[in-house]
Amino acid sequence: MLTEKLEKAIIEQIKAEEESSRLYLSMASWCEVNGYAGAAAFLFEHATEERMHALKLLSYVNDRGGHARLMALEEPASEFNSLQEVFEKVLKHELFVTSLINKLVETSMNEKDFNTLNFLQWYVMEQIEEESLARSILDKFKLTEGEKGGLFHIDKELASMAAAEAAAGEGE
Ligand code: OFO
Repeated sequence: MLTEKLEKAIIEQIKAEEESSRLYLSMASWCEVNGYAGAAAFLFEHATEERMHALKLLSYVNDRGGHARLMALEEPASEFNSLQEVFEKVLKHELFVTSLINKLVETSMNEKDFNTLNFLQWYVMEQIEEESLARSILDKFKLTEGEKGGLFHIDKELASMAAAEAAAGEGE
């Protein structure tokens, strides 16, 4: 059984994951109306992944005898100055989520809940992957800086990354 403190902390993390999902959905929508179809596909896919992160936490709370009550969500940003700015914000957001996961790990340690500690390892690893993915996308902007058609190539690459992610997701 989860302690009340830990249940509350995980419910707050569900909110954070839902907000991540909606932020990426909002970014995908911006990309779509600005002609970046590949980036839009990538971010739609990423939004779905974040929703899965929230669902996994929700099931965990309920499986451990708690009740995952949902909280109100913040309105996500919907205007961006450039495609590069979108991905700078993705990285900034993932760094923020990493700090939240670390805090959650700390709370489970303080509560001596080793099951939750074990469960959260998946999120710790996931954050390493997601930060590294966001950094690798930002590197592409640096590499193609000033190059004619640079954004076109990045968008195309994001489209193939989205297709690969979707295919991997189907196999899960
Ligand atoms: Fe990318 O944040 Fe979920 O865990």
